Amino acid sequence: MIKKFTTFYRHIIEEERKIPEATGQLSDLLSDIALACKVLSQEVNRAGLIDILGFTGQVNIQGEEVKKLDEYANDILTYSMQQGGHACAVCSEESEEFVPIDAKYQEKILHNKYIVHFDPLDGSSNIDANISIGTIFSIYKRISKSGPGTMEDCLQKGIEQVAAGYCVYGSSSILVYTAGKGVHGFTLDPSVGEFLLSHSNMKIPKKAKTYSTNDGNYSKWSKGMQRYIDYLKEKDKETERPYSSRYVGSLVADFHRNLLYGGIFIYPADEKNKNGKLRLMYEANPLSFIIEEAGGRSSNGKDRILELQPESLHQRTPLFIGSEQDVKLAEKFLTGKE
Ligand code: FDP
Repeated sequence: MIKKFTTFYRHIIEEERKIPEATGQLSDLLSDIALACKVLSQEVNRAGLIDILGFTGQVNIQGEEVKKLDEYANDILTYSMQQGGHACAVCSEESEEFVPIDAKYQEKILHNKYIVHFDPLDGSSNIDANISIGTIFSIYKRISKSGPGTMEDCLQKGIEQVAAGYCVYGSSSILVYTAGKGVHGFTLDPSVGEFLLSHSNMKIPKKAKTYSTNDGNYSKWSKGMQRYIDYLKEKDKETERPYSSRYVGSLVADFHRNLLYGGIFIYPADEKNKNGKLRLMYEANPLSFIIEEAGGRSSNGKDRILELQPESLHQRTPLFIGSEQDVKLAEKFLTGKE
């Protein structure tokens, strides 16, 4: 029987009470996101039944079209932000343009002061195989004063984030977030429908023995990147090589594993993807905020991700993220210093 537990909502409220000037809006916003993640967790668990109950794109028994899960995730997250009244814009990996939101509570204290970025369903090519996928989110304060958010509000450096997190839909669903006061993880108890604190103040080991990358791209990598991976595979007792390789192919799942046990996740630039594959605003920035809060490091192989000036919503970036010493070593190889 559970004797002592802290729900996600209790935790964010307690954190908020430590800040005298806090209005409670960020807590409300985070709890709206958590609710959407609970709904998505439920839907992801039922994904395998879609073939039995109706194909996506088909019309179901009620005459409604069965939506693809990633579209559904996008809709529910956007809707919950529109309803909540705390966001002035939602930017999503699934939508070309951002969705501006007008103030719901005009002239009240509760005006729409946040910008929210989502990768609604990261790792979506794994959905049909029943492999862990997730939702990634990132929250900024608006720069403009009122009305719906602007492009300038949406294109802020990662360093300006006030909170970021993700939910992995796996053997259990886990919500991990930071608001700049440590990284905390909450496991969903489906029987009571609550995220319960399971990982308080998470810290990533400074050095690891695991790397996560798509090795199949080896021939398309730069010489520096190839030499780095060759190095990790060499035998050397003193530096604990060779490393192990772990690659799920869902960034959020690979990242979560490395956060828990130590490791480096790499999606470099290659011949085909000159700027890498992953998105700065939806994937790299939120995970970089989390990793730095957990004592790790994140870069594009040269520069700190959180300090990159975004130029467009869907901008891509190479990503080296995880245990501090491992990311530093990768940077040395990539910049020709090793
Ligand atoms: P996916 O294509 O399945 O959506 O963000 C995209 C992403 O997944 C990441 O989650 C994942 O780490 C990466 O792409 C996988 O890319 P490769 O198939 O090229 O390895």
